[in-house]
Amino acid sequence: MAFIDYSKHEISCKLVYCGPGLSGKTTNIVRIFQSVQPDSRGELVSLYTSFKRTLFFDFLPIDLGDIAGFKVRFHLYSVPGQACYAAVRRLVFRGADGLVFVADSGRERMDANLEAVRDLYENMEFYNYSVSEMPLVFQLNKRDLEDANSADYLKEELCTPGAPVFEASSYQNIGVRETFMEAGRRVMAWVREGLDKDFSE
Ligand SMILES: Nc1nc2c(ncn2[C@@H]2O[C@H](COP(=O)(O)OP(=O)(O)O)[C@@H](O)[C@H]2O)c(=O)[nH]1
Ligand SMILES: [Mg+2]
Repeated sequence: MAFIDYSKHEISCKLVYCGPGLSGKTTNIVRIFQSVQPDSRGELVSLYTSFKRTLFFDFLPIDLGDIAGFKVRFHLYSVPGQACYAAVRRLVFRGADGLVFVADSGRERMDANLEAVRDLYENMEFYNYSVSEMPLVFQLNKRDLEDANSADYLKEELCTPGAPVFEASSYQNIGVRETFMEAGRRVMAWVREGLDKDFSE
């Protein structure tokens, strides 16, 4: 649910990186953080010290444009992927304007990917996010692994038909920006549509 700050003339959008534990969600966010000018980004924060793997930061991407003359600030979150943190994950999903699913290409991580996809759909249902409308982008990460599952197989098993899919090696910073930019564009289109609806009612 995008938040409008009239005093700063900014709209804040929440983009949540999800996926199984250790698939590279934090690495994606750290890479994006490193690529943003320090004066247009906030701090990189670990949300809960006892859940060390949940990360957050916000920034103003310069190349995604504005919404109705408002600057757009993106708040990027990574959920803790481990099954035991379901309650924290549900909280992080709340109010999301878009989702990036980071899949792990490692052969032995397929069950974890499938469980994380199930968890994602459960959370979307819980919050009434429409599967056909909510911005959702898939990233097949760790393409550099020797034992990587084929991209076609991962796509077939994990990705929502019609959703964009990017291959990545996030620790080499390959595919990270492309994934974010596509998610960002979709989030902005979605937020614009939502605002148009609000104003026409
Ligand atoms: N081989 C490989 N390892 C990666 C890649 N991206 C992340 N990793 C490693 O996977 C581990 C988990 O990454 P992290 O970002 O903490 O995963 P998270 O639990 O999803 O946040 C770390 O050791 C990363 O260095 C990648 O593209 N290829
Ligand atoms: Mg993490």
